[in-house]
Amino acid sequence: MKGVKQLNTEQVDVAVAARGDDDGRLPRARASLVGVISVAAALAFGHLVAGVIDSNASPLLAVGKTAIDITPKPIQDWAKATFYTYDKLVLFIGMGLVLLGIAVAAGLVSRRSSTPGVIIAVVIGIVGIVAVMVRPDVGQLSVLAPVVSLVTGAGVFRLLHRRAYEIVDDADRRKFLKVSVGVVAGVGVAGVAGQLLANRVDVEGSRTAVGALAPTTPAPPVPTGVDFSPATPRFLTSNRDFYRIDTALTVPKLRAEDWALRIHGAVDKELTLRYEDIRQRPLIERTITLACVSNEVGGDLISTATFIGVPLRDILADAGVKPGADQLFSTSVDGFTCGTPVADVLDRGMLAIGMNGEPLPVEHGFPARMVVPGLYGYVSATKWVVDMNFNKFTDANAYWIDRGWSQKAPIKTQSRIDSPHSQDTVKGTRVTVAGIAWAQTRGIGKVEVRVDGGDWRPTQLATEVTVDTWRMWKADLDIRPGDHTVECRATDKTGYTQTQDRADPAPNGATGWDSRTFTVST
Ligand SMILES: Nc1nc2c(c(=O)[nH]1)N[C@H]1C(S)=C(S)[C@@H](COP(=O)(O)O)O[C@H]1N2
Ligand SMILES: [Mo]
Repeated sequence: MKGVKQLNTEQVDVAVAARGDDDGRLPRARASLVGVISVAAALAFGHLVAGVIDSNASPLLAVGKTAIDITPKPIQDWAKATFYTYDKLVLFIGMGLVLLGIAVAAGLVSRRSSTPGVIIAVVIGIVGIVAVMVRPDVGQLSVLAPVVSLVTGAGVFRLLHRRAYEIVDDADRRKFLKVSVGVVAGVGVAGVAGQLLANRVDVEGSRTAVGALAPTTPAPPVPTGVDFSPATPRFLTSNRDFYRIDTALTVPKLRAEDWALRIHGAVDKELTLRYEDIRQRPLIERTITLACVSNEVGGDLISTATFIGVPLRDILADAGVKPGADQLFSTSVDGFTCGTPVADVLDRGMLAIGMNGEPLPVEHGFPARMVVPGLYGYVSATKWVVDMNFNKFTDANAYWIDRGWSQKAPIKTQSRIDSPHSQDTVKGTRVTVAGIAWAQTRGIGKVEVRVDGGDWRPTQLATEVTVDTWRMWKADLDIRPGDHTVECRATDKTGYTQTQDRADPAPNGATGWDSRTFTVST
């Protein structure tokens, strides 16, 4: 037993006494500490190696991403709604607590021998390896990161366990403390270094270097009278306020100079485009309202911006999409996939590189994303898009399809009440009811409101910007004092009036009339 103190019987007795336990077990606190430090070391060193190879290979991130991927969308949406943009922070904290629990448990079952703890370390290590291996967004080398985690976790556990177990006197205790402090310091350094390495990709620098994007055909300036703010949202949503939905645990960091888009599958000629290829084309600008299929009736997963980019029709003319293909199966750098009808793509799809006059914000898909007005985001709006494969809907299911969502999902004609707010008390009997309505590609024809189930009354529509954007509406109503409920319904320009039937967001978008209950007081 190289390097291990050989204890005589008397020393063993002393050691046992020092451990404070008459049957030779480590005190609980010390055993737990060994577990916690080992798990921290495993994570930190794995994170460091991932920082060198590929930040997506970090075992902690990979487990988190896999957890997101296997979580059903209703639970994801609930987390999103409950924790808002902190949902991923909550996931990290939850994972941290689970790992802490496992670490303490590993220590506690190893009070006599280090073997159970080492076995647990190996098992968690293997989970990490599998989580990294099944990630679509990491290369072959990446498996090194969880392997290092496994070896570090098991090794540190054995080392610290032995040191803890051998404590006979104060000198041993100091030695144990010294080694523990040393490992903890190593954990700190490795964690910080891993983080710095992971952040070395300067995506904001790349975004700044892109500079101003000047469209060859700018969108017409937004006319006046397009909203009734503050009774409704402003017509254009700022990049900051624009709703955000993605499955990515950390926002992908892809520099414009590293970006490439591969176009392949059922095409006459495969193409690989670089950022400059896109930028040098004549750029168009379109004002479009994006909506998420998860938006509940009355929900806020809908926003409007002007997007700058290139019509996909123009790019795809060079590739030549074969007549048999009906699905554009696109993939983002983080492995998210999306299936869009080729007909819609060729009709009005756009590869966007700018949003509200700036290069796309990183959270909204920098360097490039898809935008197809009239289709919910999960079937049309791939952010950080790097791959476009033309195939058939029967060939491949995109990310959300196997999770219970429809392959095809055109945006439904819907409307929302923004004023009054629920439970508001309105002073005076002249009440402004206002909101938004949308029916992308068709346009809004009229919006009506009714109070307490009475007759439908017309509302005033704000100026229409395009049929692909939301349209604000308002009505000033005389309502007697008391509690009331107001409802709204939109009719699009095809003459279709949105259905009263309540439907959940799954599988292809919520339906039903929005309503608000409020009080009028004199
Ligand atoms: N890479 C990637 N693109 C994505 C998603 C995603 O999870 N990953 N989510 C989609 C969904 S569900 C919607 S509603 C829109 C939202 O775009 P936004 O975050 O810019 O508002 O992006 C789509 N594009
Ligand atoms: Mo979405």
